[in-house]
Amino acid sequence: MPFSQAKTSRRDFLAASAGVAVTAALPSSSSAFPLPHTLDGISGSTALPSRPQRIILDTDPGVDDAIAIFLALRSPEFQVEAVTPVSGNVPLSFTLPNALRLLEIAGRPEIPVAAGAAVPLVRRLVTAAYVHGNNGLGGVEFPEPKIKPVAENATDLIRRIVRANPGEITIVAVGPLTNIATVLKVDPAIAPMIKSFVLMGGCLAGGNITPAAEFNFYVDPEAARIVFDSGVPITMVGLDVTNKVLLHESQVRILEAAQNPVSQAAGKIMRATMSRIKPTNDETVVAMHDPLTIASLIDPSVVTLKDYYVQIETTGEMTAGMSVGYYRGPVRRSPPMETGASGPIPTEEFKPNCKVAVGVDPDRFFRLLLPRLTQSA
Ligand SMILES: [Ca+2]
Repeated sequence: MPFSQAKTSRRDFLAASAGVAVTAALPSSSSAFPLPHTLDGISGSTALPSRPQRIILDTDPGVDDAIAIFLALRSPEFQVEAVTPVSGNVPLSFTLPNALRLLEIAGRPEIPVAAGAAVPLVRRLVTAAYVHGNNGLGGVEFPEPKIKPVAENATDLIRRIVRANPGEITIVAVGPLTNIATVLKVDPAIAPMIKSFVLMGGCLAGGNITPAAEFNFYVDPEAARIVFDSGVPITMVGLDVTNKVLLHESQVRILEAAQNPVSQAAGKIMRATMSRIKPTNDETVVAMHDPLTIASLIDPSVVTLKDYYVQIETTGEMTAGMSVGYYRGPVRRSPPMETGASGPIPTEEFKPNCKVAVGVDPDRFFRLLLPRLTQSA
């Protein structure tokens, strides 16, 4: 990875890396930590909707993906229709068996898992093994999964489920958007049948893999562009908020202490992740990017949403994958070159295509997350 050769300190490097944030030790007065197992209000259980939300989880596990998958599988607010791994944090050859392992650990072998894209639409794959370990699960070795992927690929499975249930299916995508863009490319007429996309990705101000781009959109900018052009309602949960939900040492101990397979696995993965990235004397924390995205569907009050028009940069040599958000019009593109076509400089009427998470309540998030992972199944 290019960053590994940079002259920046390891701490700076890790702070800028996908999936991880490193802070100086928090003041002891920090109210969030350690957390009790149960708190009143929203803790383990939120009010159940009359019908669970039907979701397809598109993912690149991935240490925070693992926590997100566990949270989704342990939340009665969801009916998880399928899990569709994609290359991202690590190659598909790891994300696919990892997804199977995580479902097996959670005792949910009946959920179909379909292999997704091994490479981005038009680019070479960039991974983040420096954060997620070479195997994507922090280097923790879990047994080979007994359950197998279904015969269909992710594109076909997503299309079949959505077409059989028009308007019903929310696609929660917490990895690069290659699988989703492929669905839209292969079957453009499917867009109006998708209830919504809920995405972990992007940022309104800066990135983590480059100064401009967040990792998921950076890995496959063209795919992200297709998704934001699709007309499907989008919620973008990006670094603006996910970098503010930071798992601390005290919370890893809570996970490790609970005697159920999900919490034990989550504790091992987070312990290994923290050990890898541990910097000097500062406190190491792991940003809960993907779990926050799941939590925002369980309890919408965890985040604050605002209408934006978001578009994805695909041509910049230094900025590909950057998410550019307008909250008022007009939407302007860069000025045309003097030598190019003449005529008026194009602007577009401002029209939101996306709700962007701009605020977050980290305490509320952790009061939701931890009990769901630690309670007995
Ligand atoms: Ca992910």
